[in-house]
Amino acid sequence: MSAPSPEPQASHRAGFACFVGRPNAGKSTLTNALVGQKVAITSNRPQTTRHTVRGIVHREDAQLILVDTPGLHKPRTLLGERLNDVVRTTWAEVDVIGFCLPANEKLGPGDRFIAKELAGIRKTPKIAIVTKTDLVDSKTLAEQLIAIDQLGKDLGIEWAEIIPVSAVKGKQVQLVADLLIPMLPESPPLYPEGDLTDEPEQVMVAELIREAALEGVRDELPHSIAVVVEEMLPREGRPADKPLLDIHANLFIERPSQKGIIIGPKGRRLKEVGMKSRQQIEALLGTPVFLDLHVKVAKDWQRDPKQLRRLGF
Ligand SMILES: Nc1nc2c(ncn2[C@@H]2O[C@H](COP(=O)(O)OP(=O)(O)OP(=O)(O)O)[C@@H](O)[C@H]2O)c(=O)[nH]1
Ligand SMILES: [Mg+2]
Repeated sequence: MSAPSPEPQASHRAGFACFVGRPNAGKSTLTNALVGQKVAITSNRPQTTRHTVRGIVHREDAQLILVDTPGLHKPRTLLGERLNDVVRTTWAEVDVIGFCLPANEKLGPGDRFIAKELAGIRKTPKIAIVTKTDLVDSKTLAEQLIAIDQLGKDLGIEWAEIIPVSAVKGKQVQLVADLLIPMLPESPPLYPEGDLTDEPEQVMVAELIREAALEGVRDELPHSIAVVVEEMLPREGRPADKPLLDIHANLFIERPSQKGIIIGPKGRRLKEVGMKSRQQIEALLGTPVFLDLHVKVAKDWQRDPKQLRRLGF
């Protein structure tokens, strides 16, 4: 007679899923919606995300680490090439890939280009995520679903799922996590309970400033903006119940001619960027902040390897 078998252990899964897609497809917005907090900045300008951002979803039986990547695009600068490299390294390393395609734009060469590359990564399961469904009617959505299905057939990609979602309206967001989790390996949690991201505070602060600076700027300017936090120090001599964090940050642009636009008439624009981002930073860090923000020119930094290194790329 055999001994009674031990209770089967409830299995726990943990692993990585990355979101890829064209710039502006809604990857970062979906990442934030799934995490339930802003871990990645977003904007209506393409190429907002410039490094991989990890957002962590905790469940009783799983830990899903979302890796939000920069939008893959045809590079025009050294920065663009570096960003694409980051994406390709990432999707080679994750357990599952979520390919984001906006519902409100017909599939284009940009999507096909990415899909072709994905087709070459045979071992990793892929789900197609149709984003921004709140912007289209059901007929348009149905056509998009069919087009994506066909795209998979054309390229020999077997979509594990095709799922429509609206991150802004919170529609089907949890379902994305429900579908991704079974594709993760069995594993204990990889990050401490409660951690929502592994971004260093200094980086998050710089990103919040850049997000505020992106609002309302047009043409090439969004690409020209980079932010570096030089120092974050508690102000000395403050009473314990009234702390103040001094943050010194530089906002870089590429040409002297861009300075005027960023600073605005009588410095109004820069002041607004400072105010907006300060509120967000205070909410993030839970402490009052004095933000000292300067505008500097880093000539043609997107094309200059030395400057790129200095700016953290
Ligand atoms: N209406 C609507 N807008 C959305 C939705 N998701 C994202 N957006 C908007 O689309 C724009 C781009 O969103 P992001 O999340 O920054 O896009 P991204 O794919 O991360 O872009 P990159 O970082 O540039 O590659 C922003 O203006 C978002 O507010 C959605 O579900 N519905
Ligand atoms: Mg993004």
